[in-house]
Amino acid sequence: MEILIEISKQLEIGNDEKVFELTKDAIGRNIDPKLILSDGLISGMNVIGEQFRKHEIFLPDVLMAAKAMYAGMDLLKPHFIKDGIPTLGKIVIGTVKGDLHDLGKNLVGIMLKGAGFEVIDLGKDVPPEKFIETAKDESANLIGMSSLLTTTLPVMQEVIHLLKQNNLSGDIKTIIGGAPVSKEYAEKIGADAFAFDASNSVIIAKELMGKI
Ligand code: B12
Repeated sequence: MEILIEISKQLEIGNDEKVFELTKDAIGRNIDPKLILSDGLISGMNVIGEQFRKHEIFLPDVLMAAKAMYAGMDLLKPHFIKDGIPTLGKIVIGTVKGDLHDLGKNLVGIMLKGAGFEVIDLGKDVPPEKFIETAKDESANLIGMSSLLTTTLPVMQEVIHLLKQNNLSGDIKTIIGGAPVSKEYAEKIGADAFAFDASNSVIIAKELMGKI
């Protein structure tokens, strides 16, 4: 769809105002918000990721693209969140210590909330102890961790280790995600589950609730 391609292009050049306008326009035209997200915003961010990897663009360009992504995401957010009392379970979510990437984690939070989970978002750069303390204090069912950097992946393992040490791994299940994370990695570090994107997170989180 023309407008979604345009959203993607404007995100790539970091034009947050244009992304805002076009996203608003697309919503007004009753285009499925999930499609606006996948074929507009995420599609543009994928191009950015690839260009950054090849050193064709630099950090300030990525920052501008991220700002543009947020401009669109903020408009889409209410369309993913249903009214009503959350009933499915409680999840503490955050990006692990040392990592400041939060776009993906925030998307996962929005989708889980939309599906009926209560979401406690600890933000980014979250120390392992903070995940455990909050999950304990809030009697959460799940802990969701995001890591986009390979260097911060071991922090996830620390959290899982701490959960075991505190005899909490039976009551609190862990779900992990982020670009360098895989199902194999989740198994290796003893996480209960891995999800590759926000929609998949909802399916997997529901499955995990059935195991508690
Ligand atoms: C945007 C971006 C940034 C932005 C982040 C802005 C923000 N507020 O988030 C900024 C400019 C700040 C940034 C900084 C850096 N970045 Co950066 N960044 C990216 C980029 C281009 C896109 C990430 C993104 O937002 N994608 C869009 C979202 C929607 O997708 P996602 O994050 O993958 O999330 C989805 C899934 O993974 C999953 N998921 C994610 N989290 C979770 C959590 C749970 C619980 C579950 C179930 C699922 C799940 O669901 C999400 C939704 O569908 C990636 C490239 C890439 N291929 O990922 C590089 C990338 C991650 N960055 C990279 C690097 C190196 C850096 C810097 C170190 C650069 C530098 N020299 O300073 C710094 C690190 C700063 C820090 N300490 O964190 C590397 C990492 C390499 C590595 N393997 O370690 C990448 C891969 C680029 C590259 N190819 O080199 N970056």
